[in-house]
Amino acid sequence: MSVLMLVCSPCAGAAGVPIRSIATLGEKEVILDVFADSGGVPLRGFGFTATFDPNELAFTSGGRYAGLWFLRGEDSVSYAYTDVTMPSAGVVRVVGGRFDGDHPGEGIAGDNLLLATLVFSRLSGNAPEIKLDLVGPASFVSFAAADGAPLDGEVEIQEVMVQATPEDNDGDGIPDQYEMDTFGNLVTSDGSGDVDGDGDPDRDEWLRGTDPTDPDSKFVLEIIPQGDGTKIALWTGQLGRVYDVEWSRDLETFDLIWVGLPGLEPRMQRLDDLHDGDPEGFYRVITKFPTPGR
Ligand SMILES: [Ca+2]
Ligand SMILES: [Ca+2]
Ligand SMILES: [Ca+2]
Repeated sequence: MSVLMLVCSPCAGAAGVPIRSIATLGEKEVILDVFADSGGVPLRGFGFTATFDPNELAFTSGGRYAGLWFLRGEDSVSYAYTDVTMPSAGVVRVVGGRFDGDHPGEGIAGDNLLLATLVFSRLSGNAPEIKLDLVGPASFVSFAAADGAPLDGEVEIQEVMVQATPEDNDGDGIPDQYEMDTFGNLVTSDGSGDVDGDGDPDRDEWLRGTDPTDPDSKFVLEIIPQGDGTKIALWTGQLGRVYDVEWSRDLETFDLIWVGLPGLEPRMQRLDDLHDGDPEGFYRVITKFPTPGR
């Protein structure tokens, strides 16, 4: 991979409401998706800035998500609301809220809440850097729970990752830089081969973040039954990937149960309470690169 960059702001601190971003770096643009994991805390407002070098990037558009974040207007009508402004060169400010006269106190709880998607065009061939910081939406705090409690002290911006569009001149599906770093050349692996003989093809190991030269390093999916019939699914996670999980009773028909879960290292974990009445079933994890602008 030609560029991989991590920026934390800050990295330390209690993980109350992790804010995560995935930046996908193309030849001409960078697409930044910003997510929050609120867990069980209903969020009613958020605000952040994305700071970048205006010589490297130009901001072109910001996303708005009807039905997710909205504000109540002067006329008591609820509006879809994600406000994107540029207070100064090299800074984009994004605020959103969920205030509605018909549903006072209601927020949004859960993980993988998409706060915004920002699109930048690249002005040079250099690796751009984008830094996230908290900022209050209007006169409010940056993050607020549905009962109005400020959450800023609990918010942790985990990272900004820029993921390059990798070069693959030998066309084996594995980025050439990764092959050089891992095997020292482009010929040891043809992508579909299994250099370490652990049963996982090299390309799959690259995609899943395991070591294609170590037979003890391979993708693991564990299903742990709980006393109440629910199951916990645990699997090998990788930053910069997203995961879909499917469930099947008979290995013929698969139901998609979780979609687009952003990758965390070293493991992903989800509770399946959809199939607590099913004594038997099969899980399938699909590892993908993020699709920009979801
Ligand atoms: Ca290659
Ligand atoms: Ca292997
Ligand atoms: Ca391996």
